[in-house]
Amino acid sequence: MTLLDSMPTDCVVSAWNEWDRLREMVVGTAVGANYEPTEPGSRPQRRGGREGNPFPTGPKPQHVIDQANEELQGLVQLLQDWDVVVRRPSPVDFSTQLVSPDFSVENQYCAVCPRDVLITVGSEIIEAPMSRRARFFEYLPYRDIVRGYWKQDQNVRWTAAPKPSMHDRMYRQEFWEWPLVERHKRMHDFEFCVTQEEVLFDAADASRFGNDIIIQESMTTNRAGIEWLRRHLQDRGIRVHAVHFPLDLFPSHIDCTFVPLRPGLILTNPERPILEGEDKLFLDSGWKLVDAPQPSLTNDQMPEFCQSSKWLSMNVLSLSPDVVICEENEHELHELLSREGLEVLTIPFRGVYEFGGSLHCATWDVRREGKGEDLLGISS
Ligand code: ABU
Repeated sequence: MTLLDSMPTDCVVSAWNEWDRLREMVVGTAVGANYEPTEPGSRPQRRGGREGNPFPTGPKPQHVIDQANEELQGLVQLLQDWDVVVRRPSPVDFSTQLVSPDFSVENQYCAVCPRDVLITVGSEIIEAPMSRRARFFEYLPYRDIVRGYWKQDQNVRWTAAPKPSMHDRMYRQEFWEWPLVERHKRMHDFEFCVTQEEVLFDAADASRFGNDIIIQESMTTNRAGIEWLRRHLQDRGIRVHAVHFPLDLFPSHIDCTFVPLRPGLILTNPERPILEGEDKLFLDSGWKLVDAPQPSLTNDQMPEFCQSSKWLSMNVLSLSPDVVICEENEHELHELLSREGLEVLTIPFRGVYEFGGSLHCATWDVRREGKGEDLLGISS
């Protein structure tokens, strides 16, 4: 018997991949959301030709919050119709300033995207260190829920990864000034706005494939963060693999780039191919990589204050290996996924884009059926 065989599969917290039949999930909320502030790890920009104008600060307008909440509630309803237990974050006032010994920031952000903060690996909940000052305390809206699982079942493991200082020294400010030609020259260095000194990662840079986890180096995840996760999980036979997408010059979160849908099938971003050689991990074990079609919106057509790309189109949520939820306007994607044999459910979600995420970002899966398996042709 291996260590993995001895891990509980009937635990209240249990999720090994991105696609097994979903049983319990947290869906984010836009209540209390603020505009993300300018800080060393983030330079928010307006879109649609208004890039040079100042980015707003403080609370988001109520009608924008209401629109997103209506769509998030639509997702909750759909999940409940499919017998998924849904929980929601506690309300938090994100307008408060943060002051620590090492940094200050004028306001915080929001609880729309639990995926960025939390990841379930088997029966363990890991709180990510995060990489941006405004998101330092973003675990707080989920703490009542996490504590509840921990109390309910003694098999639940709960880990908070080390919090970084977020001192100026942790950031590479000149990153924001590099002209495009410089970025292209450096694209194989995988050095972004954060340095390699402290442990940091956002949970949404990781994607689970049973006993293997892939995680991209990005503006929100550095090599120390990947190494921390690797050492943390290795004793349980869970392998962590760094992956890279050199043509993504501003990478942040893997779930608009490389999206596994079921064993053997990954939706890929045609503008962000995986680094040459890294595709072997998947191709040699028989996985098919299928490019997503162009999204229904261009980058300029995305909401003016959204900091994510048009590829939120790919940010789909799997209910099971056969059923996937997509944004309702992404018709070409629906057709592609149907051709691949998936049942496609659709809901409106463009109002949530304003907050930097779509269906995968705005959720955190706590329990899916299934257990840890070796799916990439590697075994410990
Ligand atoms: N939060 C996901 C954003 C990823 C992207 O813009 O491509």
